[in-house]
Amino acid sequence: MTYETIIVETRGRVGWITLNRPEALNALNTQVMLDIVAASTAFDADDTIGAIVLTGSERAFAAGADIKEMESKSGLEMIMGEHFGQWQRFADLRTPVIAAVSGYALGGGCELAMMCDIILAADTAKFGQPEINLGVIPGMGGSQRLLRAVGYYKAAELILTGRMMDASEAERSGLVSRVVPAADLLDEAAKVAEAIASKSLPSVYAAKAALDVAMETPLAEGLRFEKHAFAALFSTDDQKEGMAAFREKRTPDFTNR
Ligand code: CO8
Repeated sequence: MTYETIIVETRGRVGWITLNRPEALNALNTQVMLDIVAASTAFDADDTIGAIVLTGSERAFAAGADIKEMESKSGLEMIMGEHFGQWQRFADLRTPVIAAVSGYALGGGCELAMMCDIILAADTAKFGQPEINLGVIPGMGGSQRLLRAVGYYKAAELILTGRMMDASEAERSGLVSRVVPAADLLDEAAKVAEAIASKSLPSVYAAKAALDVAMETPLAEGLRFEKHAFAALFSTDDQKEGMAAFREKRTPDFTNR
């Protein structure tokens, strides 16, 4: 399948999605959303894929939602549009997604990165929620996910002023998993994705689900979920194989069963 606004490839057990609207710094219009959701849900439905990498160009991961597309819309059109439900489908993937961010990740671009599970940033990356400069506020999760990532005061400063932060400030603040030299970004993303894809799928899905629950629920509920998800994995062949391999000092041979 070919897409209008993204490039999609499979490399071994890793699905790669590269945003490809260079003329608009990868701004997220409706077609980009539909393409990303279609490609990522197809990877999610494929049990030969164990991780997804989402990346942009050297200059921009994504400079936000497409301002020119939104500009003339009414509030009613925005709330009745499909955007919120469609992007939620991306956030709800069971397969871990690594955002490999180089250049601008602004507004919806920063929010898209925050829908991913791991954010690797090139040392050139710049993050921000500049919507306030346009007379609006974040609309794809920025006010909620940024606060959970960096805490109230950093999130409030960024959202209320629209200031951008560079990669090292983003790492210090807890927004990114790791900063790497720009030239190494895609290789590092490939390594992380391949490491995840080499694990047992049921345990990877359970780990991602437990992390998602932690973002959304009080501690006691999250601990209850984790306890049961942990115990449920003891009914898989891969748990027996993983623990036997440890005892026998060898690499486990997972079958995803
Ligand atoms: N939307 C549309 N086009 C864009 C966007 C964007 N977000 N960002 C850049 N472009 C276009 C520019 O218009 C320009 O096109 P053209 O050459 O035709 O004029 C081209 O990309 C290159 O951009 P610049 O010439 O501006 O490049 P600079 O290097 O001078 O500046 C910046 C780069 C700083 C990134 C600058 O382009 C900029 O400030 N962009 C806008 C950033 C922004 O405000 N993002 C937030 C958008 S709002 C949002 O994301 C809301 C999310 C919630 C949506 C919920 C949906 C339901």
